[in-house]
Formats: sequence, C-alpha cells, structure tokens
Amino acid sequence: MRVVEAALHVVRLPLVHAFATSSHSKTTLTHVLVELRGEDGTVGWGEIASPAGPWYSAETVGTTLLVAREFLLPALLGAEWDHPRAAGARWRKVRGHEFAKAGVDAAAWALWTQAEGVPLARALGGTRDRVPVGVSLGIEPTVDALLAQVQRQVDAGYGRVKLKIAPGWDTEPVAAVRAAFPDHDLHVDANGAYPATEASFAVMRALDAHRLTMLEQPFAPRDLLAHAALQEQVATPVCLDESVVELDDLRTALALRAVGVLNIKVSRMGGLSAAVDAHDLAREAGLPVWCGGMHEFGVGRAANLALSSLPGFTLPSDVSGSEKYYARDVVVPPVVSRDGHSAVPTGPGLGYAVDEAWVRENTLGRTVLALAPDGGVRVEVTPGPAGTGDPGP
Ligand code: OSB
Ligand code: MG
Repeated sequence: MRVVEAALHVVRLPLVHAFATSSHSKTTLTHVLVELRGEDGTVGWGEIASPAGPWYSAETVGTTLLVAREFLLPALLGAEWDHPRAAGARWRKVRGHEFAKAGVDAAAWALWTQAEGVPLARALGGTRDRVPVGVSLGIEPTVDALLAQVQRQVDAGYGRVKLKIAPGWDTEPVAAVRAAFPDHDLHVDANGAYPATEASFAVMRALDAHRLTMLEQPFAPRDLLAHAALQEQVATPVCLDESVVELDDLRTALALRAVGVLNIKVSRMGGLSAAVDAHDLAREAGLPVWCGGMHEFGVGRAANLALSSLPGFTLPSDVSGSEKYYARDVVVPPVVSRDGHSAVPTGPGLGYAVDEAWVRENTLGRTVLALAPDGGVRVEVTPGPAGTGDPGP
C-alpha cells in the first residue's frame, strides 16, 4: 500500500445538547477528518477528535493540524507498507501528539481494510457482532435537569449511564440519580478535577455507597499514587482514563494497583494499534476494559465500535448512537443504538460511507498534501474562518 494523497478536513458540527465537564462546556465540536488516498484509488477515513482547546490533554485542533501536516503525513506519503502497524512505525519517533496520530493511524487501518475487503472489526481481532454501549451525561445546571437527561437516555434504552462530576457537583446529584434509578448501571467521571486531599477522599468514600460501576479519573492524570491510595479505601473499582496515554502508563498503574478498570480511548492512546495493545495487556492482567469516546463524529465512532468488538471489552462502551450528539452525522447510515447495543458493521473497511457533501458543507478549512512527481510533497492549504478554538473554561 502506498498513500499518494492526504487531506485534513476541519469540520464543525453543532451538538444537539450542550455538554459540560469539570473543565469546560461546548455547543459545537470541531474535529479534523483525515482522508488518505492509496495509489490504486482506495480511500480511508480517520478522525482527529481533539477538543478545540488543551483541556482534556495538551493537544488542540490547531496542534493536531500542525503535527499531522508537518510530521505525520509527510512521513507516510509515498512510503510502501503492508500493514497499518507498519504505517504507524513511520512516525514512531514523534513523541506525544496522540490525538493527531490516532486520526492518521485509524485512516490507515480504514484504508488497508477497505483495500483488503475485510471489515475493520475483524482485522482488529473483534469477535462480536453487537456491543453493549452507554451514554455519558455532562454537568447540568440543576439536579432536576440532570434527572430529566437520565430519564431521556433510559427511555432510549441505554442500560449504562455515566455522570460527569466535579467538586461541588458530586454526592448530591449522584444520590438523586441513584434514588430515582435504583437498579441502573451508573458510573461517575471527574476528569481529574479533584485535588488529592482528605476532603476529596471523603467525597469518593461517600460515592462508594451508591453501588457505582466505577469511579473514573478522580485525580490528576500523573497522580497514580492517589488513585492507588483511593482503591484501598473504596470497593468501587477505580477507572483510569487520562492517566493512561502510553502502554507503560498501564504497566505502572497495574504494578501500583492504581487501576481497577481501564477506559481505552483510541484518541488518547494514539490510534487503533495502540488501543489493541492496551486491550491485550489488560486482558492478560485480568483487567476489565471499555472503549471511551471523545464525542466522535461517525468516522471516529465507527472505529471505536470496531475496537469495542474485541473480547476484552466486557463493560459497555461510550459508542452511543450518533443522534445523541448530532442531528446529522458525517456517515451514512448514522451509528444507531437499540436496547443499549450498537451493531458492529460487517462491510469492508470502516463499514460506513462518508457523506462527503455534508462534510464539505461543514468544512472550515482544508489542507491537502500530495505526492509530487519528483517524490516531494506538495501542500495546499485552504484556510477557513480564523479561530477553530473555543473560549476555554
Ligand atoms: O472523559 O470520557 C471523557 C468527552 C470529552 C472529554 C472527556 C470525556 C468525554 C466523554 C465523551 O465522556 C463520551 C462520548 O464520547 O460518548
Ligand atoms: Mg473520562
């Protein structure tokens, strides 16, 4: 396989419902769709799902564009490779920038499986044709508004609901939701918002009484010791998200007993190859995993769905239907969930068609890199309106 042209489409879609985490709130999302074209004309799509600003990780839409354009795509264009892992090896020397890598890596997987005529899920080692999925609910202005959101999702058939928490928005809303939904699979996610103080540990012990499936990322990403100390104090499994970027982070967390469940995100770990490696290591260690999301458009959502079909993903993944987030998604058909499950696509490659007209209509700017006859790379940038960023927390 040889990639002869690559395009980075900066696409903005409105969210059907504003989403707030402990760090920021948003009403639109801007992601970068990566389109790779092989010399035989086959196309593969991937998604760079970085938040606009550096609130979840250090990356932004702007840094992912820069790194993809200056380092990742030039390393890939024109190179011969026979497997997506060999494509990924082309940028092994680039440190960090996992979101940017993830979009290009997933596009290489989509391209290769499309060319081979095999479903992405099968190529990754997936064994199931449908996977349990859940929804993630942001911080709401009032407890009543949150209860209404939970009810909506329960009515839509989701068996697992994750609630975002932050200091000041924790024990009260969680107790209210637990009282209203005594038997539901509930879990909480703090996105690292709690300082590692005795007061925070006391909040977590209080949450422990609500029979939650997990307490996700209460403390700062690098503070594995606080997560290990917490796991000694609570029966609820402590789940890591932001703390595990590289496989070595997972090894360290396992050695420290700082992790009871792992959220595997394709974006956070730098792509599908890395996500499969994390799955394999967790499975060997007997650690349950699920696939987290970054509010992906359909392209990234389809890749997450394929990954979730691997046998170690025993907990419901954040691959809810497109309609929870977008009135019209960039893939056809949209990702659909029924009775808390999403079907794993069976067609070749990603298994969804990209709605290119809709992508064009919502594109803010585009960068195209093409292999020139002399072997060099020609870059063409069509800038969109300034400022793909959001105002921040
Ligand atoms: O921690 O899982 C998270 C969205 C943005 C930043 C961080 C997180 C999230 C989500 C998204 O919870 C859930 C989804 O994509 O369905
Ligand atoms: Mg999380």
